[in-house]
Amino acid sequence: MARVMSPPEKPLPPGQYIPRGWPVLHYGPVPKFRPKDWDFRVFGATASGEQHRWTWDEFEELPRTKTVADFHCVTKFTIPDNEWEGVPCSAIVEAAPPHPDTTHVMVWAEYGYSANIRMSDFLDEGTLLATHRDGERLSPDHGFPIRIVVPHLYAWKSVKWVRAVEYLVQDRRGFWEERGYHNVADPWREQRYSYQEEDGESPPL
Ligand SMILES: Nc1nc2c(c(=O)[nH]1)N[C@H]1C(S)=C(S)[C@@H](COP(=O)(O)O)O[C@H]1N2
Ligand SMILES: [Mo]
Repeated sequence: MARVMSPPEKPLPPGQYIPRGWPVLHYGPVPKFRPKDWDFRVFGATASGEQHRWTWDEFEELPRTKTVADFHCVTKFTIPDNEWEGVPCSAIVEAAPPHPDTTHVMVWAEYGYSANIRMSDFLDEGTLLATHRDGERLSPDHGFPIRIVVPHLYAWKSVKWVRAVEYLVQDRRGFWEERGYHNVADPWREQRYSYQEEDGESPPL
């Protein structure tokens, strides 16, 4: 007897489930976008010692890419198969070369939210400064005008309303990393909390 087979389900990281819809989750208010006042800056350990700055019009001229990835929140929801579109972070590093001692970056948002990632996470081919998801401009709730997407790490690292990237020659904890969350945040290794950190996974005290 014929039987309709459903497609095999791809594995999710441990403890994750797929909810209905796309939850909105953040700390604090949603910022207003004022294109005339907005800029995107790269500062800290740049090769030249100078900061780099893009206005909104200049940012819109940067090279673009698309990538499809799942999005894993530490509160255990996973949003599968998002098509993200935006500026690959490798293009930012090309335009704003880091000092050779740079090991990590701090991604800064409006109102001081931040998250630290390794330079290798920033340069990963899946990592981008997204302006669109599934062909639509991000909504204000989800990070308009730009959010970083670091799909291979828990989503608190995918900072919404990004305004700056700071190059670091020594790792430093960001907003949630200072409040008990894991410094690295690999969902496949279920790195949720800071007490799980092993040697070499956290900044020096
Ligand atoms: N600026 C900023 N970005 C943020 C947050 C935040 O509080 N402020 N929360 C993070 C967390 S914990 C998650 S799970 C995702 C949620 O993204 P979403 O609201 O688009 O689902 O945004 C991340 N980016
Ligand atoms: Mo989250």
